[in-house]
Amino acid sequence: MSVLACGRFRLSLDRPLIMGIVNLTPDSFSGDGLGRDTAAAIVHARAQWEAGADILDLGAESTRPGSEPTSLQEELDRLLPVLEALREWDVPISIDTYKPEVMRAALAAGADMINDINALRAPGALEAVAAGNCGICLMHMQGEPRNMQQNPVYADVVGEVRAFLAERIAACRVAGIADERLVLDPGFGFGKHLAHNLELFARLPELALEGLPLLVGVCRKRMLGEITGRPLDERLAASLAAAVVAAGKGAKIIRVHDVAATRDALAVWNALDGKSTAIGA
Ligand code: 8Y7
Repeated sequence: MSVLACGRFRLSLDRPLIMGIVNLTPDSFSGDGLGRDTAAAIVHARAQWEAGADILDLGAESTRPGSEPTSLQEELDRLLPVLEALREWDVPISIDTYKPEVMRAALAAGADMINDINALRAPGALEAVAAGNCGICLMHMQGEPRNMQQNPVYADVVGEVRAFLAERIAACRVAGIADERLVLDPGFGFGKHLAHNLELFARLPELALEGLPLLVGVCRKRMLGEITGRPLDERLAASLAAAVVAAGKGAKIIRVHDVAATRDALAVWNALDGKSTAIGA
C-alpha cells in the first residue's frame, strides 16, 4: 500500500484521489475565482468536499498565462480566513503557493500540504516546509506565469521534465524531507505547447521517478480546448476523459474543478478496470 504523508493525514494511494480546486483569486482563468469573498469561498470549499474531494487545494494567486504576481499581503488576506474555517473539517488542506512566507503562515495555521508550481525553488522555500510533515507537490514549469507560454522550447520534453524533477527530489532529500511527503507533477500547460503536453501525458508513467506518486492537473485547460475546439465552459467531457486516462496511466491525484463528475468517472473506471466498486474502499 502506498501512502502520502500529508500533515494530519496519511492518505492511501490505492485509488486515485481527487484534489478539489478552491480558487480564491478574482481572475481565475476557469471562471470560478472568489477573490476576497471569504463566505462564498467557504461555501464553495464545502461543496467541493461534499462532492467527494479527498483534498482541497486553496489558491489565492493567479498563475494563468500572462498573469502578474499578487502581493504577499493580498495573498495572505485571501487565504488565511478560509484556511482557518476549513481547518475545523476533517479534510486535508493544500495551499497552492510558491512564496515561502505564505507557506510558513499557512503551515502555522494548519495547512496539510503545499502545492508549489515552482517546486520549492524560491529562496527559503525548502526551509519553510522541511520541518513538520506536510505533503509537498513538486511541479515542473518552464519560465514563469507572466511569460511561460510565449515560447516554450524543449529538445526532449520528457527527459527535461524528468531531469528537473530528479533535481528537485534531490534538493528535498538534502533538506531532510522524507520521500513519503512528495508528489510529482509534470505541470500541464506551464511553459508547454500542445505537443509538449501530449507527449508528457502519453508518457506519464516515465515521470513517476523513484516510484513517487504523480499529480495531474488538466481540468478545463487550454490543451483540452485545443483538442476539442471547445471554449472553457464546455470542457467537462474532455476533462473527465483526461482524468480517466490519467488514472489509467497511474496518476494518484487528479486536480479538478468538477469534483462530483470526476468522482463518478473514476468510480466507473475503477469498477470496469476490475478494481473495487466501492468508492470509499
Ligand atoms: C496546476 C496547479 C494550476 C497543475 C498543480 C489551473 C495551481 C491552473 N494548475 N498545481 N495549479 N498542477 N500541482 O488550470 O497542473 O488550475 S493553476
